[in-house]
Amino acid sequence: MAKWNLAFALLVLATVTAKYSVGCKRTGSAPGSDPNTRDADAKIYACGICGQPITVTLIVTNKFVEPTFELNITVSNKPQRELIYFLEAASVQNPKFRFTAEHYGTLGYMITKINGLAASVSDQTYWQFLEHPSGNSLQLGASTYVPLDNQTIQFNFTTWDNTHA
Ligand code: B12
Repeated sequence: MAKWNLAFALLVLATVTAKYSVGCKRTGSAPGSDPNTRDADAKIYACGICGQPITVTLIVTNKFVEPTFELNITVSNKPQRELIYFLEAASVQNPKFRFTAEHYGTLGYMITKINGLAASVSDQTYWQFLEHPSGNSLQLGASTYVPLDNQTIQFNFTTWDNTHA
């Protein structure tokens, strides 16, 4: 009898753990979502790599210096995790896409070059991350920002101004 009680207790514990211990809710905006209820189902899992499979589109644009270019890559069915992993997946998927990153301690990786076009302190240029189509500038870098399913992120080569903080 004691054996059955123990088995039942373990079953209840496993059910409760599975239901309530899988990470925290995140904020952000998904295309077309209702701002009042957005991301109700979005979760980031503590283990990172075991996030649910998501699809993220990357748009790379340089309209700032010649030769200008634009590239559009959709990465499908990859576990939800930090943006830099989608950049890696995109470069594996499409050899026309290449990037370079520099590590800055707790901030993680800064994307310093895409397809040969490098950020420059003297020219005050950098690769800016934008939510598409809103055009809102991301407030987190590639090592920290976790995209949502069906989100499009734009990487736009541009100059910085005094409004960045
Ligand atoms: C100036 C600045 C920039 C400048 C840096 C240019 C320069 N050479 O001065 C520019 C405009 C390029 C920039 C870009 C971005 N930035 Co910025 N930036 C800052 C700011 C205001 C000051 C940094 C600084 O000068 N520190 C003092 C120096 C002495 O220390 P440092 O370690 O040498 O600083 C370097 C790094 O901070 C690095 N850097 C700057 N921004 C970022 C962002 C990331 C993710 C990384 C890894 C490194 C990095 O450039 C600095 C100069 O070399 C900080 C806010 C703050 N108060 O710290 C935000 C800050 C670091 N940036 C931030 C963000 C989000 C970005 C962008 C992702 C914005 C975007 N949507 O594109 C991009 C980076 C995109 C990419 N390509 O990876 C966030 C990072 C948050 C996080 N945890 O990820 C911060 C904290 C602002 C915030 N939102 O709170 N940034």
